[in-house]
Amino acid sequence: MLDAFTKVVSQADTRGEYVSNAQIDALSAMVKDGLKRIDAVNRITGNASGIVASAARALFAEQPQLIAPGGNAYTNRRMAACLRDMEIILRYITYAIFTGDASVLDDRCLNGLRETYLALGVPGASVAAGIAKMKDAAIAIANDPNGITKGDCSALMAEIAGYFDRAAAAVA
Ligand code: PEB
Repeated sequence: MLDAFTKVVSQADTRGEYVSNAQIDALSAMVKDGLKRIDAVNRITGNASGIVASAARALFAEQPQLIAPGGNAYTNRRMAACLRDMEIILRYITYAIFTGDASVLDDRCLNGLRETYLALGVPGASVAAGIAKMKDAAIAIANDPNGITKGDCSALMAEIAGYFDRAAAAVA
């Protein structure tokens, strides 16, 4: 598991080079926006169960076969597994946002997940659709300008969207 800083050091060390000016500039920008990042993680974490519930509701409205007899979220056991999976994926995404690096998400959550779903007969495309809905819900909450000092959060929001897209692409 790496963060944005250890990732840069690890890459530089592999090449036997010093950390470059461009890398230092990028990390400085990240530090400058650090409070926005922590705020965003805090908001998503604090609303995690709502994000999962609304995304799941929207997914089942769009793909009712999932909750019909024989569907992959039919029976309480499968429904619980599905909601749990969405919660796990969202949790790893919050770690990636916090560290500014996708490696924790890749190594501990996404690695082998496609194969797991294939073996279980869980439709990866439906999981990906659920992740896309969590992305919309999470960004709406993290990017809500009400009650805070307005600033430019576009780069951070694009980065956050990228982690959701990465998770969706890994299982689709
Ligand atoms: C991944 N998910 C399931 C299992 C595992 C995971 C390992 C099998 C074991 C179990 O049931 O607990 N576990 C999960 C994960 C990590 C991990 C992400 C990461 C670290 O350790 N059903 C649907 C939707 C989708 C879904 C499309 C969006 O209709 C998921 C939710 N996952 C789902 C279901 C099962 C499952 C298991 C239904 C149960 C499958 C079954 O036993 O029939």
